[in-house]
Amino acid sequence: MATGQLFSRTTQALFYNYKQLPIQRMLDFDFLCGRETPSVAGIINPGSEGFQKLFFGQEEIAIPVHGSIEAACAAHPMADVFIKCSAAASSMSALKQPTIRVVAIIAEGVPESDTKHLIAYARSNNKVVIGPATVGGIQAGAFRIGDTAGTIDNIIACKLYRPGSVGFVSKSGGMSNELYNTIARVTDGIYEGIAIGGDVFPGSTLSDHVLRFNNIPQVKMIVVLGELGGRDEYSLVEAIKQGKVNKPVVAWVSGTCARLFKSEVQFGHAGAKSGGELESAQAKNQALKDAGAVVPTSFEAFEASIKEAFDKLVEEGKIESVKEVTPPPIPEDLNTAIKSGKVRAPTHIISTISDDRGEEPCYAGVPMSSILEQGFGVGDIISLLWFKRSLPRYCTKFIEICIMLCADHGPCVSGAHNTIVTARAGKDLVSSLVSGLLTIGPRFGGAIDDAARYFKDAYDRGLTPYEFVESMKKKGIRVPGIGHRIKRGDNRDKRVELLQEFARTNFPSVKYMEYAVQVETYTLTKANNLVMNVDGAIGSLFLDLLAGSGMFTKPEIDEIVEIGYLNGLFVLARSIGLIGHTFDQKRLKQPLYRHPWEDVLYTK
Ligand code: Q5B
Repeated sequence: MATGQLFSRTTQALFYNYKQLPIQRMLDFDFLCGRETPSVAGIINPGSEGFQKLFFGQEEIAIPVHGSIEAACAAHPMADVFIKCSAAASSMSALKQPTIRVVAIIAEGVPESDTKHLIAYARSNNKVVIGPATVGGIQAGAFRIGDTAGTIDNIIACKLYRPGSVGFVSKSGGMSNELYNTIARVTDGIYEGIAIGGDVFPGSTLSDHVLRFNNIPQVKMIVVLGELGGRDEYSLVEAIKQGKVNKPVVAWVSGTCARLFKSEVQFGHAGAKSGGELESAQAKNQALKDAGAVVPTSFEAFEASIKEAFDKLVEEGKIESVKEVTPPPIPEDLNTAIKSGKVRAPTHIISTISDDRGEEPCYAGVPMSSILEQGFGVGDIISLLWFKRSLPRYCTKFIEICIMLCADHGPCVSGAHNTIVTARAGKDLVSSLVSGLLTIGPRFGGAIDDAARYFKDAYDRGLTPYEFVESMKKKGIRVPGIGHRIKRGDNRDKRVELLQEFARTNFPSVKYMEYAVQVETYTLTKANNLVMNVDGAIGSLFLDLLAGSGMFTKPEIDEIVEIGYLNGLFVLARSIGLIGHTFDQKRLKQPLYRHPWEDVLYTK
């Protein structure tokens, strides 16, 4: 293992697999420490590339995302730490990158054989593996791996935003948070803290880090927290005995309670089980003590022992007082601040028809399950989402009939023609559909709203059909809902007849429709093609539905007519047919459409 410093204030890491929170916590730590560059240079997300937005203090930054370890290393040759949260990825390929010096494996469940290969490779190539199954490590005021040391509040409480004089190494990540607190209370704080992880074969050992701390001038004393199981602590015992560690070591091996159990107990970590007397916490504590480490009588006495060792160094003049700094406040995330009631933020959208935030989506307050239980149909859904109320069955049935009757009217109408031409030009479903829909307007299918507007206005003002039609003629406006390209007085539109029949049987009143029929009677005296068309039938009948159902106030009816809801019925219905025409052309493998010259009058 390399000797000395692993990290500095300019160390940068590559983070394998995007995990927003740990990366953001690293960047928040950077900001707290006053780092000038973010400690995460890049993210590796196999198969995807781009950028991820994160905060560096108040500023938003875009961190590059790379599709492979190789690409990330090539793009960020100065990033020498690789942090991996997922067990699946190959740590070996990261370790083999010439630019990578330290690999931190946070993931659990890494096979022991893989770790052994990593250890062998790291040792022979002067690289460092921290983990697996670890939170990582931290160099106070310089660099933090992932979630090490917990929340920002804890980091501030432990003064980890600036370096102290204690090198700390632990097996347990959870307990290392506890010790960061303890050490902060009784010393000038942590210089560097590492959790090696609880696996049977850690990538680097307690003694590896103690020997490294021994070579770092700023580290004046070393605190070690071992645990029962394994023999790692004995290599530290040997190192101390051989005089390789000349700084004070305060150590405790936890798990002394194991003796209270009659049989062997597996504690939280894979490696934390006493395999025999030598691996017991008692034996290892005794061996460390015999070698010359300060070993307290219990975990409770650990703090006092650390304090005593630190105070002694101060007395001896080996520790200079640390220059205290006030860390900048980390800006709070908007969502957190809103949740805690500290700020309020205006919304940018207001919506009243549906809500998908609860256990199940609701349409106008009606949950999906209830929609199914009540046997609702498309007409009911339109009632809820367009009119924000449940309409009586005859109304929803009428809506459904409109949809069914207007779903298609052959390939020759404007919309279908456009859709067919578009589909034959090789365009996709949405393009073909939209090109057809775009023809819907005042002449084709989109005359329903105007029909409702003009019929309502004329009827409500008490105009006779003659007065109405002639006044429209004077203004040069064609009566919406009247006239058809192929339908005639003697060849009526069946759809109009069916709609009228349904309404006459089911609606309480059909006064607007009867008025439209009188208008038609008059226009037919002018020309045989001036029949009531499907737009006129729907427009006038919807006025009857709105007025006769008792479900709408007068201002609500006026608003519906003014906004223009009713063309929506034709748009929705005809989409069904236009989609059918698209599939039909694709199924028939029709070639590009070209209009024949013979069908064009070329003139000057
Ligand atoms: N004249 C529909 O016209 C059409 C008049 C009128 C007074 C009128 C025309 C019209 C109003 C809009 C309307 C919906 C353009 C139609 C639909 C869906 C569809 C389609 C399908 C489907 C047809 C001949 C003479 C002229 C005109 C006069 C015509 N309409 N006068 N009021 N409304 N209607 N659209 O046949 O004196 O010779 O100059 O604009 O309701 O789109 O199946 O195809 O499901 O897909 O081309 O059913 O009526 O008649 O333009 O040659 O006019 O009649 O002023 O008089 P045409 P034009 P003059 S349903």
